[in-house]
Amino acid sequence: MIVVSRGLYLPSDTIHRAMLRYYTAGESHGEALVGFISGLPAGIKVDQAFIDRELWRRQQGYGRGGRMKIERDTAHILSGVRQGHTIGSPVAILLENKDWKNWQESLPVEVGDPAKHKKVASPRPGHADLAGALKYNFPEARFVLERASARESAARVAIGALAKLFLRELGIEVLSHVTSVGEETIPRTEVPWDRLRQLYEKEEIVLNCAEAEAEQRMKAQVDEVLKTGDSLGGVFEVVAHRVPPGLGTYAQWDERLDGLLASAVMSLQAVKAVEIGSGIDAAASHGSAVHDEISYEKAQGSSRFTRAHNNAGGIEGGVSNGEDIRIRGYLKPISTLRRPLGSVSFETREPVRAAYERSDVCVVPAAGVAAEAMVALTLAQCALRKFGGDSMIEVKRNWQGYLDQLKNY
Ligand code: EPS
Repeated sequence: MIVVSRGLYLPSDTIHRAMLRYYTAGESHGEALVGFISGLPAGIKVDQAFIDRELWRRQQGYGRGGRMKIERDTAHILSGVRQGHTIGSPVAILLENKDWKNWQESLPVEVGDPAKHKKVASPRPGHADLAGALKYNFPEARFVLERASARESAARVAIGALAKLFLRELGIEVLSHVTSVGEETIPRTEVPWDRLRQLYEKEEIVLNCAEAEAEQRMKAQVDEVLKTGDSLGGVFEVVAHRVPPGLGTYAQWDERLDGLLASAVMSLQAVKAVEIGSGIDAAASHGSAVHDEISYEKAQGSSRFTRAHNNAGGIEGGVSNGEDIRIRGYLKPISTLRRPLGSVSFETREPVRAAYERSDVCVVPAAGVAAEAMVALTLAQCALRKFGGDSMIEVKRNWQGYLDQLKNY
């Protein structure tokens, strides 16, 4: 469906997303980040400690740089939550950048003193620096990296935590784990939900890997790369648990759940590929080995369709099928290298090394947490589309009606 609104053509997807909209603002070394979400129903219980723990989880992981010693992200809720619950109004959340005090003269809002403005003299290969400077016609890349930085994902985690609290009221949970760092990888077997819950409960996050030995090998890889001034990528998997069948639809291309989730996860900094279920291996396998055979379990009051395995990653034909949703993000290595690659000076166009200030070496666990937020936000959009209401009581009534329909199917 295409509709015309004030002269703009909006695809149908834009309309359905419009029920739950979210944005972020803020520069990496500016005063603060802001997350903004509009369209959450009234009556969601807001657990501030939960939101802050999500922010803490995103800051963890072996291989983070010096910046994480400066920041301790906490969500300062400005609007839309009163007396412990959402009130149906837009929610704005502010996350202070503690590092701002060191940047006030280099990145002032007013003109300031140009001699104190810190320039990024040569673009980093793999970063947004060059493409961004060309696009916005900046003489150097400072403003580009300030916004392109993965620090922005902290604001997504804050509003994603609200989406998680909404989903939690429907029994849906979203967690992640790391399946590879550099060349170290765990076997492709499904990590059980209980194991993911154990990882979530841990007070010390190393690489958020479900296998302790593999995690040690991953840590050794990070150490190796630290010594050589290089960086590492890897793979995280996000799992959404107890998603009912029926979110998303095959009926229109831009309403397919797999497409929506892939776009949400791909939008995270440094993600270069997304896989649903065992999509990559499936391309080289036979259909008989890939597709998840269907059975039916008859039991008093809880009969249900079951699957032999979940290669589809919980989505068939763009619709959730009731199995856990499994989606993987493939991260390229961080593009800021202590031993920088070849580049060109913005000013002279002469060959120089790429700029280096300070950076992380490996952020795979943190990216997994940010991806949980994106998956939760997408599932919340789809759930509101199907069960939408202005209050949680209304949403839960619609939700329960649908669950009864499934039970009686
Ligand atoms: C980032 C560079 C580093 C990271 C930052 C992302 O920041 P700085 O340049 O201040 O050392 O730590 O990530 C975060 C601050 C964060 O919260 O994730 C980059 O250039 O993308």
